[in-house]
Amino acid sequence: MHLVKKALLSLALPFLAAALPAQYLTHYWVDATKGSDTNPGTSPAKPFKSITKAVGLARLNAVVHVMPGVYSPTTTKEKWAWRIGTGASTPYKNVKILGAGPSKCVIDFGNTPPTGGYYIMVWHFASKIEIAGFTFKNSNRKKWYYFTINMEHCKEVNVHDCVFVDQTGAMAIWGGAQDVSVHHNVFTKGPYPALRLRLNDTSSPKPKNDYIYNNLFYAVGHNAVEITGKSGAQHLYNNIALNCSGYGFLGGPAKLPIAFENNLAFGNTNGNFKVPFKLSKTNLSVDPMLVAPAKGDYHLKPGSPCIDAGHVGALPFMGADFYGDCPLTDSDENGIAAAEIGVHEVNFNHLSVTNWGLGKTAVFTNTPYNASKSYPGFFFLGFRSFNASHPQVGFFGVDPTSILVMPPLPAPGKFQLALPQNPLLKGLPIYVQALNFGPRQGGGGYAFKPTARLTLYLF
Ligand SMILES: [Ca+2]
Ligand SMILES: [Ca+2]
Repeated sequence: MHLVKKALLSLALPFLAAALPAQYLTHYWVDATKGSDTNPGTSPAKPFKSITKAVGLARLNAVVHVMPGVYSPTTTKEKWAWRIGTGASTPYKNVKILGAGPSKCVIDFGNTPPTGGYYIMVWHFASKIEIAGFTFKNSNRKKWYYFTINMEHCKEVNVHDCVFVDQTGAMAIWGGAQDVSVHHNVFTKGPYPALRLRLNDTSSPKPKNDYIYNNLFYAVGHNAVEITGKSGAQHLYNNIALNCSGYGFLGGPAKLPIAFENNLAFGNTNGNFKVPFKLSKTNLSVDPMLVAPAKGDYHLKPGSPCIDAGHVGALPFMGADFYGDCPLTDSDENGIAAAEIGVHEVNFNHLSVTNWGLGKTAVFTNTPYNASKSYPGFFFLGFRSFNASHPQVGFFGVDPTSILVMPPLPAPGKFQLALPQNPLLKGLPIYVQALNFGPRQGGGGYAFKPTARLTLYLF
């Protein structure tokens, strides 16, 4: 059953790397326990201690890798605000700040007021900025606008897989924010509205094409989502507002364009939806059936009305759900792939890797959650990411034209990959995904079971 497939990348990779653009020229590492801000920060062996230090340097084509730990004014001497996009001779462009995951990487504001108003400012024409994998907590309450992340006049900003706990307003999106994607985050507690979408029509450029999807707002001490202003082409899909003290979703433009579909609001004290536009029937007010949200378990129970009830279609920057699995699959095996509502995609496969690195032999493990089942499958390794959705397969995230390796890989199954020791490949991103398929539970046809797309950097 546990087939081990083997492949060598030693021959092909160096030739390919020479033809690839260097997308991420600089990588920084930050480690709260063993780092030092007098280190160079450019290798895992000599990491910085504070994220503040790395964010000050990582301005163009850079990735900041944040190791597990607590980052605060006392533990790592963090200073706020982080100004991503201003005060720099070179505007911030193509910068990723990646935590090790919200259960491992905590940014603790330590009740310190941020200088200049907000904790993290993404503005002044910053573009292609990604922030993922953190828990944020303990913001100062002296001002209502001490937002954790504040965006304005920025483009292509992607915030995902973060937990915002008890914040003074977790996020604000103001005028001029374009192509922003906020997804698979959890917002909980806090004395002010968790997310404010302020679509200021008089700003230049006007805000447009912002996507707020598959987030969970749970027990926020105020409104979950507030929308003011009327600039168009805003998209809110597949979000849950549950048991908040104010409204679930409040405000918005009276007329389209606003795409507001497949959201769920339930048990919110002042009301679930208070919006001036005609509410589509895809939006629900029923119990989403989360496992134990008060204990931080945001999985869906079997039979949840959220399963395959989300908006169908590819969304920008979609990578994985809150738990690291494929964000859009045919969960109920009826032949039609659809995203869930909320942060958890019910999915039966998981792809993981060990021993990844230059000169090593990486081992990929393709696992079905239900060990009594097995699926035939394929493994894809490519050099460019892709965001596509197939109506039956679901989310596919590796650019087909960049795929180098595509061996059969059933689930359960393992695949070994020998990686060359070549310094030219340092920092190169590699994208992998497994696609498994088997007979549908209901009989007739196939059910496709993609895993998440993993992004792996060679070092
Ligand atoms: Ca689904
Ligand atoms: Ca389905």
